[in-house]
Amino acid sequence: MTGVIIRSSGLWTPPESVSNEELVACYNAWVEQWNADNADAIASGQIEAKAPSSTGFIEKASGIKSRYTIDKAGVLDITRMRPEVRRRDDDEISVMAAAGIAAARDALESAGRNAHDVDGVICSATTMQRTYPCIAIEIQHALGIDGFGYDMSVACSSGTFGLINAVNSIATGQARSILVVTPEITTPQLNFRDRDSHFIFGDVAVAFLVERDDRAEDGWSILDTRMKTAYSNNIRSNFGFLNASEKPEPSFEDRYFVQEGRKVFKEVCPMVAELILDQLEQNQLAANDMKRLWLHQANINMNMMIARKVYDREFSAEEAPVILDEFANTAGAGSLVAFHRHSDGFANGDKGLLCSFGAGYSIGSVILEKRAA
Ligand code: CO8
Repeated sequence: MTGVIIRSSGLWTPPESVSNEELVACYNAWVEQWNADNADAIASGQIEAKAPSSTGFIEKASGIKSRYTIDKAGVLDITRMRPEVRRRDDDEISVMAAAGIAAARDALESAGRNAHDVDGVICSATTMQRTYPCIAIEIQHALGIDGFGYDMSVACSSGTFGLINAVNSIATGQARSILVVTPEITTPQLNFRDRDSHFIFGDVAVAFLVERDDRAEDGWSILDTRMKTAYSNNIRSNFGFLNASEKPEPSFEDRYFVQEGRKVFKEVCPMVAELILDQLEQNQLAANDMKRLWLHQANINMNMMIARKVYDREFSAEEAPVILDEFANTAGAGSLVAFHRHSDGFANGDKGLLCSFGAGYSIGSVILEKRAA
């Protein structure tokens, strides 16, 4: 089997970001209005008054301080509380493709590569904005890549599962070089009127250029990959093509992201730590051989717990970097963005582990080794 490397990575962020303070002020203004509008029903005990959100809770419970969004004005407008997206003509670049193209160009540029060097595009994200044609093929076309493209989706493990697919395609000789693109446009899927989840997600796009290892001397060798899934309803969205035909018609809210956050926390942390430790053992590696863990970015407390279980000691912020403060949870992109932002300081032969986890449940884990010329 051919050896495979991550040659480079690239990032796109929307220009606008929303702080916890701005988000909570909007939510609380809406709650005040809602409680006033429903004062009689609340007073007679028919319905419960809604409780305000708090910046202190959000930061302590999640580590999130702000999130990028494709439309700040729409998110913070209490009569709307969701991004406003201009409907684009069919011959215009779609929202997801535009985000993915920007990240892909960044990855190509940092590797000094162009479209002719690439054989395929995998667009792997939690949700696709349309069913077909594939977003990946639109990105392939816009970049001028002669080859193939396809979409895939495994919720928060979309980025790592996409990467593993690229690795397998290259290892078996199907392609020499593949762009894995993860545009996560999450804020339109988030119910900004739900106190439990209104703060969780942000928008971003990340891209990895994955190549045969004989094409460059610099990069990150893929030493081992793991995928695991176990069915759970604790993170769910019922959005889908059947919604239009369903009887009774689903409510608008039913199509959004919902979760049992506590259960997810309790069930997923041990699964992830166990998988990582088992993967390291199978590869005759110790946790201390991993200079860095680029973990999925859903919750800072979750990451601290997993890193502590894996390292079995106290560890530095550098060993398990967190990007939640700036980005919030970016679904399938999170661990890849952590890698993009924090892969400095590695010498030839240093190793690290990239691991995502989330809805499904799903876990994707990849052991990397730095190759420096
Ligand atoms: N402000 C103030 N108080 C609040 C708020 C708020 N906004 N929200 C809840 N509270 C209160 C609750 O009412 C509760 O009060 P009480 O104790 O009186 O009942 C108290 O705070 C504690 O609430 P929780 O138990 O819910 O709080 P937690 O400490 O568990 O924190 C978290 C909540 C942050 C959600 C936490 O449980 C968590 O992060 N869990 C992990 C979840 C996770 O990893 N999920 C993965 C999701 S990502 C994924 O898989 C991809 C899906 C695809 C996404 C697509 C894009 C949308």
